[in-house]
Amino acid sequence: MSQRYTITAALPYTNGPIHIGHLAGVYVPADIYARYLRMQGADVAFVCGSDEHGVPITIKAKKEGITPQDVVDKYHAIIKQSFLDFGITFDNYSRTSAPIHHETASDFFKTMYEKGKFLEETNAQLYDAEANQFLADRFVTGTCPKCGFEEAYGDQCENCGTSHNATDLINPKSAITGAVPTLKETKHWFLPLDQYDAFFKEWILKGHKKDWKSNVYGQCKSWIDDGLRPRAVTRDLDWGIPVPVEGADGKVLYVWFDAPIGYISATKEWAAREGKDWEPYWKDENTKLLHFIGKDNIVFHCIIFPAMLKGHGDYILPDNVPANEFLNLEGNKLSTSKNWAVWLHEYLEDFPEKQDVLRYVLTANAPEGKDNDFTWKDFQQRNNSELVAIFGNFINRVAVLTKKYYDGEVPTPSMFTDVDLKTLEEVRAYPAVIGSSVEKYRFRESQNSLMNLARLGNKYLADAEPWKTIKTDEERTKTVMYVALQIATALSVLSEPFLPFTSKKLKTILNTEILDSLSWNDISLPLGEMPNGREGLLPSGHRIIEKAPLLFTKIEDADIQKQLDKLEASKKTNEAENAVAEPQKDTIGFDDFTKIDMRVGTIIEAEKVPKTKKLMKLTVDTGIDTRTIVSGIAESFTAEEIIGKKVTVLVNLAPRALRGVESQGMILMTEDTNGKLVFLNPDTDGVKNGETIN
Ligand code: B3M
Ligand code: ZN
Repeated sequence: MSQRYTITAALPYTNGPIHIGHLAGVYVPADIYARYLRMQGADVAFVCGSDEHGVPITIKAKKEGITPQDVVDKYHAIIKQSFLDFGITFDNYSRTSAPIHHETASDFFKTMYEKGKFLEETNAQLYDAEANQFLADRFVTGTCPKCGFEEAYGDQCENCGTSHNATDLINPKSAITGAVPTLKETKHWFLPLDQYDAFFKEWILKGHKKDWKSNVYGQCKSWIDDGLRPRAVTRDLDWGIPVPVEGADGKVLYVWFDAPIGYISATKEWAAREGKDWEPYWKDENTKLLHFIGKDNIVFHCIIFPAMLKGHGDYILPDNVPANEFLNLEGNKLSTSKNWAVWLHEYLEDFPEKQDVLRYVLTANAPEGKDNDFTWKDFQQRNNSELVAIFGNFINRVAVLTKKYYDGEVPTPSMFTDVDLKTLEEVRAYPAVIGSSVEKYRFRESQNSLMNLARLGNKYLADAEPWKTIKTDEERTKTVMYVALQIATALSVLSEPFLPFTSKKLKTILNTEILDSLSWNDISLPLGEMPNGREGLLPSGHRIIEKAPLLFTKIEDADIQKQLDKLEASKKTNEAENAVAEPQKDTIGFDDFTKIDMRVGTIIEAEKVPKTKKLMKLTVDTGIDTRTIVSGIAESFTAEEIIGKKVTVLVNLAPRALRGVESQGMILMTEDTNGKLVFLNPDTDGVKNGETIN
């Protein structure tokens, strides 16, 4: 029997689309791992789904003036499609609003409840009297009692990762109204984590969990050492899964209680569809359960969910929780609310057919041991000088020369030299080299090894110079090209977990789809010992395709500039949205105001002042006279679009000369969020020129 794995990837909150931070931290490594295991012949259930409950969804709905259901429907569709287009091979992508999930989560709670695994307590919780609502989770922020971070949420501090009760926050503030919360009594069910103290000490600290990544183990140890305390697993909210016991009206399950059960529901849904039994994937001790997550989810996957699984009693516990650190973008923290992100669905629109480039760059820069930065320059550089210049170049040479010398037919080798034999032996070592890094969750290292195989191919060809020997030694050239074609074939197989689209394209170029497919470990076999008596990874006499497409293409400066401009624009919008209005100027008397003479006027002529960037010379009908006004608006408007425009004119401003033109007044303007000037113009046609403004 092959080893069974249940691989979960954090369920994304459905309050926005997927961005590169999610991909680098969770989905790309999880997908590499799942693809690798499948190629090894393992029995894999790789599950995920949308996390559709919880306060983030409610907040988003309030902000947009729509219902939480509208929010989750919109983003579930976008997220699901973008994962599919990006080649993330979930066996099932479910959602926590699915009936099967509501049922599974309800049953889970009921079982624990009936076994007496919760404490039922009525005590004071934070309450916003103005909003008429209890404040939990993201509805309340305050200072973290552990690390002093001032923006901690009611259930968790994203700075130090600890989970706490909302009442532990110092200086709490309602995120709904900004009010200081009051206290109000309410009943809730608590998971008594303190009762699991001995279990966690045994399982994590003394158990084999020392092989967990040091960031994960370290966080767990510090929480256990600090002493675990009971956590409420229900909430007074109207969005979520109703608490399935008597006397719990108006209460729902805490989102972090229901969401991880979503992994189980997703597995059930998949198994039902495939005609399989879901239970061994969650209940058989021999199954390896792995959770791929970002570092802010560690406490939930290493402490709270295991306590739930243990308390329920029927389930296995995670074998490993390979959590990653965070990815930044151009030096700043990624943020959904601030629109500081590269959104997956937009990337796929801007770079269709370039899924693998993003996968490659995110893995090359994966935030495995520490936070890391994504920059568009680095993206371009890695594409152009690694994927194009190394991998792509090697394959292109092999395809072009095979076509040119042998009309696309794999030649028959004659004598292998020591270099050939050594090269082939090196190739055979790659499945183990790459695989052992993958198994240690060192994806950067493993992908780098894959690139070393491409480098090996390039160097082999550069040293053997078939383009020279073709004129002097036909037999030698045949052997060299045969060896190069074997390396290309190895690349087509071993690149699959990392660069699945490339792998497929390369298999098409080599035309291996008509042959039996090779497994990961077949690449380690000596040429003479291939499965089904196949002679070599790519047998002599086999034909590759007629006209090979390029595997990778260069990314131009203009494409990168477009992305940088997009980020710059979103930074500006964001600054404008958060901009605080300038403070009011000193008070003036009514007499001062009456000194100002403003009139409605019409621009009748406009021309740019030569040799200036900003200045425009306007002829304005003020109703009193027709006069010249010089205005700094040339960057925002063309002359044509403003001729005939009604404007507000300050007419009694002392004249002054601007670039030699006398300006007799001022047109009143303001600025929009993008910094573009806007006229303060009377919007009724009925107002005639010369009308005073007061
Ligand atoms: N939705 C948190 C997040 O997106 C959460 C993960 C749930 S995994 C069960 O950061
Ligand atoms: Zn903290």
